[in-house]
Amino acid sequence: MTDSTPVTFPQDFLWGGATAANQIEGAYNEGGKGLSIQDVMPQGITTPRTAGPTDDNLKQVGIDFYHRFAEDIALFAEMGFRTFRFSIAWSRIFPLGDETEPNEEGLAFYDRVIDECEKHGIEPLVTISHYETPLHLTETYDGWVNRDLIGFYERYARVLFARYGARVKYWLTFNEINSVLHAPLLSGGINTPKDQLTRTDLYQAVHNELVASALATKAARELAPSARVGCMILAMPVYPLSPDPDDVMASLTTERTNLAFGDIHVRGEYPGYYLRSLRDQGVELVITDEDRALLKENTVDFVSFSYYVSVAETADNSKRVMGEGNIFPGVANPTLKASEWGWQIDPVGLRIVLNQFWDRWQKPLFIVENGLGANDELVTVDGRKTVIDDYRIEYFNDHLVQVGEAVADGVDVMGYTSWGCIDLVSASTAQMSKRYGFIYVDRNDDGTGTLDRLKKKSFDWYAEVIRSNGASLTR
Ligand code: BGP
Repeated sequence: MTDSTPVTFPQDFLWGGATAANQIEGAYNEGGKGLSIQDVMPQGITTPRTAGPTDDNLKQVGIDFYHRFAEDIALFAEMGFRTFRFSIAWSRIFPLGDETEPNEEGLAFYDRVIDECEKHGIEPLVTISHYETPLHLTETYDGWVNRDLIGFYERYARVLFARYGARVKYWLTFNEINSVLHAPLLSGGINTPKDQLTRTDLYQAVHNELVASALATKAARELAPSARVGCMILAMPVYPLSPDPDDVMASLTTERTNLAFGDIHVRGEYPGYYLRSLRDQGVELVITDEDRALLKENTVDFVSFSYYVSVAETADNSKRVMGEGNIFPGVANPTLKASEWGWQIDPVGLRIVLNQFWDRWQKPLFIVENGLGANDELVTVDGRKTVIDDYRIEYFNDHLVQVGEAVADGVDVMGYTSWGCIDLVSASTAQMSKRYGFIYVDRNDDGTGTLDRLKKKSFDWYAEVIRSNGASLTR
């Protein structure tokens, strides 16, 4: 491919944006909703959990999507979104998590959200579990360490497929499922503090989630035959810090801690390198024959992933200088610049990931998160408040050009949903000031603000990218 080749995307490419319930909805105790782990994580993963909800938790109000979703979805439609990724808050449907009957008021809320999507011809893309385990499951069962969670999750997933399966085509089982290894409470609803959690309990939680993911896929095939189910992985290419073969092997070993989750979802069995790593760590898991059959028989239709950063790896401990990362850090790459939050920016890494995943799995790929968290400054232009976010435009342009390159490489890419298409509360730091959106939300870290929505410069820019199906991107 030469530089004169225009960037092209498939005609049915699913352009859109992504969010998660706990980061946008607010209304944390309305509509019969129970508490979730997010209600005791006011500072994200930067501090230990609190005993109960506290007023400093920005997620209690979020960006008030619970009451403003119609306005927000209309704005997404104005940008031309073909898809909108949102999650369903488990604790709106099952307030405690272990009930037998769902909360009708919670179900009705998502009916209305889907109504709005349909009104605008936007395809919903639903995450079943996005960092919002019901708190009761965390405190009573220690989250995914306990096998009982498999049954609770399956019941929840079945309710969703029965209710929305005819209207929602694309489903993701667990957000960034591999992050449970690094953030057990956030990702696995595990109450035991990370430093007291045994490796066996941690990997058993992973196994339990993988079985639950397979059971959800099975349930979708029964209850919603037109639905397509994907796994969702935090993708992060790991480059060797040097060409030293020991560094190359070290980078492969680190990268496999993420790739394993795709291997298992796509191939339906644990790869040899993963089993070896469990043995080396002295981990013995409870895996039944039924679990093995479930994994094998219920592999995913597509692989989705988030992509923010790449990292490096080295076998030489004296050179392991860590950078910042999405949920978990890696060795800093001296060739890359970083965002204000220290996340290293690597557009080519996205093309690398797309090619690697396609070569490895031969499954359609869906980029369901990518974006730049930045401090934005409001300015007034022609009497209208806005943000001149050229840095964000540059970030998206450069990443989307690489998606186009991967498409030209022959990779089957289903779509792209930018992370935080509207400003929301950050997952790792729980700040509003870490803004990702094309739409500015007037809310500050101290909780003040009108919650008004304002279009940033990137709003019109992204609308044009979608309208031109990528032709407006510049190399
Ligand atoms: C991913 C999560 C999202 C999101 C994003 C950006 O890990 O799936 O929920 O928040 O990262 O991270 P942050 O909000 O910490 O900047």
